[in-house]
This record gives sequence, structure tokens and C-alpha cells, in this order.
Amino acid sequence: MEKTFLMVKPDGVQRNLIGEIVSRFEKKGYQLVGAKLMNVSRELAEKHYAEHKERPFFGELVDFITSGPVFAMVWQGNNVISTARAMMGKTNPVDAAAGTIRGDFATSVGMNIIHGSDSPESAEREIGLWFSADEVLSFEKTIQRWI
Ligand code: RTP
Ligand code: MG
Repeated sequence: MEKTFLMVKPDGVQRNLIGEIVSRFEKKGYQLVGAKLMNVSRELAEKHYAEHKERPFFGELVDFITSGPVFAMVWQGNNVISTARAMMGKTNPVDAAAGTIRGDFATSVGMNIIHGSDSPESAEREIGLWFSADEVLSFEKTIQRWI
């Protein structure tokens, strides 16, 4: 089953949007298989955003992502990588459609609430970078009569 790495960035955590964001992916039908609230070291942030190392905003990006706790997650389901990107909206909230997470909650490209892997290769790399194997669970729904 396809998996992706999603992360509520420090702005989303501080604006109390963890629940809202988790809820959107749950309601869509995806399964949360790993999650943790954590501080990010500069080393991890630089590895995570290595593809942007030469960009002028790299320093600010690393400063921002290490500025406060993030909520790191692994989600699983059909086409979750590309569908999660669609649910997040365009990188710059000015271009993000209403109804997407960035379209509904963000106003600046630097503080755009959420990160999501952009390809199967990035998803595999990022899950390995942020989670150890025993932090990603695989489980069936076994409790059928909870009411
Ligand atoms: P992310 O990696 O955070 O999920 O965002 P993304 O794929 O939509 O966008 P990406 O091109 O990977 O850029 C990573 C993050 O860098 C910041 N950025 N700032 N000042 C700028 O022009 C600029 N461009 C990108 C954004 O916070 C973006 O999420
Ligand atoms: Mg990206």
C-alpha cells in the first residue's frame, strides 16, 4: 500500500491546526500509520530540504522548520502521495485553491502549514529520514462492534 510523509510545520502546530489537518486525511479515507510531535535539528532539516540547498531561501527555510515543534506523520492509502499534494494545494498560498489546506489556512509561501512528499522516491527517502522502521505500524481494523 502506498505511503507518504506529511508534516504539519511549526506555523500549523502553533495555530492549533494539527486536529484539522489529521481530520481531513482521516475523512478522505487514509490511514495514519505513524505520527510524532518533535523538535527538528538543523541536520535533519538540511537533509530533508537538501534539494533546495542552492536556493536563496534555503537558510530561511531551515530556520523556520527548526523554529518550533512539527507534527511528523506517515499516511497510507490509494494514491496517497499525489492526492495528499492535491489536498494541500499549491506551494504558494496565493495560488492554492479554496478547499485545500494551504488555500484555506495560509497566506505566505514561507509559512504554508504543511509539507508532503512529492513523488514515490521522495516519500521513501523522507519516511526513512524521519521515522525508524518500528515507528511505522501496519494494522488491520479488527474491532468491528464498537458501538
Ligand atoms: P514542501 O516541500 O514544504 O512540501 O513544499 P512544496 O513541495 O510545495 O514546495 P518546494 O518547492 O519543495 O519548496 C519547499 C518549501 O520552500 C519554501 N519556499 N519558499 N521564498 C520562496 O520563493 C520559496 N519557495 C519555496 C516553501 O515554504 C516551500 O514549502
Ligand atoms: Mg517539496
